[in-house]
Amino acid sequence: MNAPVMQGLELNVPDYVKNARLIAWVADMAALCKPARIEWSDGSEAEYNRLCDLMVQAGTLKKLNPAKRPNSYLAWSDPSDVARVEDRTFICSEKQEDAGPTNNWMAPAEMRATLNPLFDGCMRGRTMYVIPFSMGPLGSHIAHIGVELSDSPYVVVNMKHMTRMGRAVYDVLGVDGEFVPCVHTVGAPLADGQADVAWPCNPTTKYIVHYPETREIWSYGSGYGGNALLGKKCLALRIASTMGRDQGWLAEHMLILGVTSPEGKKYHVAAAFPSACGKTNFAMLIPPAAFKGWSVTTIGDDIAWIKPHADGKLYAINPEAGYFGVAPGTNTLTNPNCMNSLDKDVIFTNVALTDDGDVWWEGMGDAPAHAIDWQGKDWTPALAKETGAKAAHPNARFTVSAINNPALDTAWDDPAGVPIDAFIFGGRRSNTVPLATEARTWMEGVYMAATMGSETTAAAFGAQGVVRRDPFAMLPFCGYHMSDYFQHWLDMEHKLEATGHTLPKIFCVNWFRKGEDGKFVWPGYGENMRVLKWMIDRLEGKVQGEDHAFGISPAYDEINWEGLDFSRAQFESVTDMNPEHWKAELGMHAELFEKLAHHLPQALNGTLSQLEQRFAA
Ligand code: SAT
Ligand code: MN
Repeated sequence: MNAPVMQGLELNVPDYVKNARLIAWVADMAALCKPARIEWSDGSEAEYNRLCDLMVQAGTLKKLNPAKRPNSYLAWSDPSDVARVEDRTFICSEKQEDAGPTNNWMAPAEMRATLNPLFDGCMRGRTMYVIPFSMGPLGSHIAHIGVELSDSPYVVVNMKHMTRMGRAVYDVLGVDGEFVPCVHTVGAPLADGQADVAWPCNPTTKYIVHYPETREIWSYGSGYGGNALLGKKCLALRIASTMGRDQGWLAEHMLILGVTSPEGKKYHVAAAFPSACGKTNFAMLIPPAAFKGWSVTTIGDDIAWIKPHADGKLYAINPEAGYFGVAPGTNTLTNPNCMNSLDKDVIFTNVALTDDGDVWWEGMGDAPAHAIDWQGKDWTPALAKETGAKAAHPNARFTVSAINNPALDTAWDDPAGVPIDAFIFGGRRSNTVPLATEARTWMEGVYMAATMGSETTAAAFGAQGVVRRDPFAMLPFCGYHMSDYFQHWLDMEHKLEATGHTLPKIFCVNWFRKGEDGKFVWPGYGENMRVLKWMIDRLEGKVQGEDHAFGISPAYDEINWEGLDFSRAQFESVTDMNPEHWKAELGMHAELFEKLAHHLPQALNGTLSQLEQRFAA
């Protein structure tokens, strides 16, 4: 097994790696990518520290002031490599119709013919790291294993926070266990003697490629976030969604939280929001003082894998082990738990460096008199005022292990997962969609989720503030035809009922309604507990809500307002259903359904017609 792959390149398989398919694949990929050396990551602290030191020397990382931010680092990416690249993301199913109209598609053979020459020699002069990881608690029946090959040490250290990564994965994998092969290169081979740059990437060529049938991921040219940390959106959502379709479970873009009453009764909620809509904030919510004895605990902040269980409930795990969250806007008021999570052991990407060796971002609090911005330039508040220059990139991120979170749920790593009582879907809408609505039926809930829209933010490329339809917050993450995905959700109802399962309730929320002054009306953050509590009251049958065309919304008096000055008029302005807005909204639903017409479940069109009739009446 340890014969050289090529002249001078040893495979160096550690003796604890026994999976023949894995070893053969690493050999094949090494022969193609032609790295200078191969390193098998063991996930140890020593390895983490060694790679961070290496990157400090290379200029990729800056070590932050240990007195301010112990064991933490800052990376500045290439200015061209700052977010996921949706237009370079491909679902390469055999048939185009299986990828559907919302995904970029290329035939697998054609894509392989495109990628092979690009990957040939792509790691020259670099180290190929073999990164074994488990998505989900090690050995959980809901979890799956991936192995990422990457020529980026930044990927290795981020994967250590974001996944259960390292040697223990090989024990679960065994000699013939299944894994999803993921190969990643920054696409910047080094010629003999060529000096490296701080953030290598390919400025012109990027491909984020998924082969759903053979469950493979190939990523070329970017070192950033979901383009490069392949366990996250690529495996845990795009590939896993197709596995879920085939195997009868759900891979969702959802946070998972636990909410416990003063009496000790606990509920679990899974909530889907598009990227950068405050999912991390919601997952780490601190209830206001009026909710004495209530607590909210985090199981996950971004992704949920949900499987039906023999006891009649749906159980969810967080496939991730850390948070890759948006820094700008995060502060001790909006998310104290998150700020506490960032005290130590953090990798920051594209935030500003302060003169005392700490980090700063817009919305963190008082601006420093001077800082170095994410592009390495001098930044001052005066300059920002004059030119609008941002100290941190709007999509700047922190990477941190879940164990740093003071609100971490005790069951976050439980291989059995947690039973889900309710689903929440929410977009960022300055008008139209009310603060909270309960679906009367599973069908209505699927409709709400399928037609969800959100105003775009920095995480997605393109114009900001435009309403984009983002069904189930899965638009960039569904690995197959979106209409088939809707059908999969609809089928769940009958499958679950037939097997004696209790269906979770489905709610839709909108924290982002704006008043005539253009300002948010709802205070959000911790105050969202008031809405969460109403949902629990609905689960317990304690309140009736008010029926309207779209579903059931809270009556003003059903919400606990203690400690919050929020008038009936304000409540009205975040819950009212403006007929003109809804006419336009339903028109946009119809447009979406037209785009997805080919496989669209008829029941969704039926629900749209019912809504049109209700609004007309
Ligand atoms: O870069 S990630 O895909 O991990 C985060 C996001 O854009 O949602
Ligand atoms: Mn996300």
